Parts: sequence; C-alpha cells; structure tokens
Amino acid sequence: MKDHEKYLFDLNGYLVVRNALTPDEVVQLNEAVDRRSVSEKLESTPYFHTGFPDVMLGNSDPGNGPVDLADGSLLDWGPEFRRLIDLPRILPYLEELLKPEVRFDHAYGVFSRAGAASGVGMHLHHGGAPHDPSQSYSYRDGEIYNGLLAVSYALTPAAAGGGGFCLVPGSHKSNFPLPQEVREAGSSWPVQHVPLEAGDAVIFSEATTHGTLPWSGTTERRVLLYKYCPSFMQWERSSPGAAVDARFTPEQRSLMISPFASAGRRSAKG
Ligand SMILES: O=C(O)CCC(=O)C(=O)O
Repeated sequence: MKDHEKYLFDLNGYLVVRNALTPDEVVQLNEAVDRRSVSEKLESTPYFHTGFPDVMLGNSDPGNGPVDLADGSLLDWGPEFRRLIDLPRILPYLEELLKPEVRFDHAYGVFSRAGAASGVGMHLHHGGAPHDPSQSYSYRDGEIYNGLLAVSYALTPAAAGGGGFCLVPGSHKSNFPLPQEVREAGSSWPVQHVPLEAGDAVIFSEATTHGTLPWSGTTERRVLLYKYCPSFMQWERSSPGAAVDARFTPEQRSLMISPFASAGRRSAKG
C-alpha cells in the first residue's frame, strides 16, 4: 500500500483500486453470475442481496431496500468466486489494514435490475459513533487498525449520477451519530457517490457510514462484497459460510480458519 493510499484511506475511510480485476476475470465472474440466473431473478425482484450464509437472511420487503434471496454461499458458486478471497492485487491492502493478520469473514453479492427499476436504495448505516469495536477504525503508533473491512468488486460500471455505492467520507472517525439530515441527504453533500468501472474495487472500513443510492444505471448493477476481519475476530455468525475444504488453496484456507489472537500461526499448510 503506497503512502498516498494510506493517507487517503485514513482521511476518507475508503480507497478505490482501479482495475483490481482483469477484463478476463470480469468476464468470467459475469458468466458465473449468469449461470445463477441472476438476470431472470431480477425480472421479479429488481434489487436483491444473495450468496451469503443463510443466517444473514433478513429483509423480504422491497420497500425497505434490497430483498435477501437465498441461493447458497457465494463461495460455493464456483472457483471464480473462491479466487477473490486472496486476490494478489488486493491482499497487500488487507495486510496493511488488518492487524495482526487477515481473516476472511464472509462474502455475498448485490444485484439491481437495469434502468430506474429500483425505487429504493439501502439506507446509510454505520459510522464512527456510536463506537462499535467490531466495525471500528483507529490509528496508533504509525499503524492503521480496522474491525470489519469490506472489499466491493464492481462487475458492471457505475456511472456518476447513476446510483450505487455511496458513503460519507471521513465518517469512520466521526464523534457524533449520523444526523437525520445526513441520512436524508440523498446524493447531496456530505454523501458521496462512488463512480466505478467494471473491475474496480472499493476497499472501505465498515465504520465509514455507507449505503446504496437507488440504481438507474443502463446495465444491471452487479457487485461482490468480500468482508475481512483482524485475525482475532469473527463478525458473521456462520463465517466463513462454506466448508473449508480442498477446493480452497492452503493460502486461502489460512485466511479462513477460526479467529484467535496469537500472530504468525495461521498457516493451513502445517
Ligand atoms: O450496495 C452496496 O454496494 C453496499 C451494500 C451494503 O452497504 C451492505 O450490504 O451492507
């Protein structure tokens, strides 16, 4: 992680990594998403989250935001999805931002129908206050520390003004709870939309107030979220959400083992 990237992450609570996925990886992931009949499902449910451990299933009311659809774990959808656990382009960022070591926690997908079909987005959530150690941000003795950290991969472009991921820059360090005026700000300051090309990734602290603006893009919105913890912590009850077996490389398995505090002992090879 370069010094200017550390500066920006510390300042804003997020960082955009352009071309985190190669064009080939974007094509393969989109084909794999097609095989899960996502476009067909979007005909009846214009905005949904899926691929997470079933225990995360919550919302069934489209008026409240994304509907949660059960379709098994994203990690069981194919090798294309398992490969993202330790993507070489992203892993160095995780190693810098999660101490003492990186632990993969869970993953899921976010999908919206093309056009102005989804009238709602996902409300702004989280922030520096009230303090929640499981999704917190701090800086001490020259090092950055995070609780839950997210990597969001765009499989389709998100043009400026077309909706999608948004956040309040700097809110990972806010000392006051999210005011109602900001919650209702839509895409106005201080809420910032994050335009992306397919293949870009957004790395963000879960302590940064974030949400989703209603989608009016001309393509489907396809986003994959991979979430990580410091190695002593588990965030999601059924983490990592899939059997940790020979489908995963030893390096991936070492990121997926149960949380514990002592550092330097997370190799799944031995
Ligand atoms: O739609 C997005 O990119 C963000 C989704 C989100 O904030 C969440 O799943 O908690």
